[in-house]
Amino acid sequence: MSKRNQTLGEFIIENQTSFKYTSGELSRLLNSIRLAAKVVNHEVNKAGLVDIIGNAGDTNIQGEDQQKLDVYANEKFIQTLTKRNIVCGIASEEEDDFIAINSQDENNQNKYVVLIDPLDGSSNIDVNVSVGTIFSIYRRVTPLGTPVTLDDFLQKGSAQVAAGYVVYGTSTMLVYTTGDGVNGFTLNPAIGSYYLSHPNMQFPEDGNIYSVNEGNYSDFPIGIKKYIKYCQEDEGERPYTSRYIGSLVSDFHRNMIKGGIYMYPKSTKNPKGKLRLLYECNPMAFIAEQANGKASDGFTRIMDIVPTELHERVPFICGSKNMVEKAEEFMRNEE
Ligand code: P6P
Repeated sequence: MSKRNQTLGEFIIENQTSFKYTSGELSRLLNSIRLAAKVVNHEVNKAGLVDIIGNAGDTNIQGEDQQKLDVYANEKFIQTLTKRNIVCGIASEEEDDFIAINSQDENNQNKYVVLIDPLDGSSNIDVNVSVGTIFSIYRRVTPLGTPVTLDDFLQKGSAQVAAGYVVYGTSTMLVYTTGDGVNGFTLNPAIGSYYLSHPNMQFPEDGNIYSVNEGNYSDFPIGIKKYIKYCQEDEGERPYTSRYIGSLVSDFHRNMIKGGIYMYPKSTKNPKGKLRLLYECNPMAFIAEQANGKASDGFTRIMDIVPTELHERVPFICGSKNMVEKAEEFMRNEE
């Protein structure tokens, strides 16, 4: 039974036996993510003071301007995971292709791959709005000791062994699951330790917050338009409150605590939606389902979608179960 104020390190060790894949490797992997997040947190928290905000003068595969902190966070997570020789491959939003680690070493027994969005919502950094890191962990599907292939990364979300996020907000929290519930840890920056502050996090089945960029309303599918109007009607618990931070991790985190729904539908501007399946939607869907929530593209469970490419995008609806099911009902009626 988890104890409040237990450190993340103690929690990982205590719960190691409950990992479906009993292995110290997963514990070491989670610990390395914890360390990298501390380092990134330090930089995020002083972004306004040093020359680390603003554009890095480069663009990523998405064609998005890379913020300097994006690049820094990406380098830190890759460096930490590589140096500790824990994983056999890494895929990142900031990298065009996946990175094979020690692929020439036939004795490389590392069996996990990590997919990561090192700094999601980074366009918010310059305006001091919270941002986050999202990670997803799988066992490789190709033989140990051989170089990883794209197949090791293009796995359905239902095959994840762990997933989590770090939210660099009013406090820095690491929230993750290994398939045995969701637990949240708050960083005490004074001593650099994370403490169990939110044991067994659960989405309320209902909520009254909806999170969507209503600036795209005219472009949304008719089912989404009708659901947004439903949220705004004056009836019963409605109208709901509209809250949209523009940072998936922050909107998700608030909705998981208070109850709510997050939507990033497809539109003419984003015909497949904007969010990426592998390192945004799948890990958040794993956490959502482990917290009694739900995540779909409006029709299909996110974690059942078979990926076809590393940076593919999908429409994303995620949050309190009853709210997601209501939105899906509107979508189905307009199919
Ligand atoms: P828009 C950040 O770029 C992100 O991937 C999510 O964190 C966020 O919810 C969404 O995109 C914001 O996108 O188009 O509403 O600015």
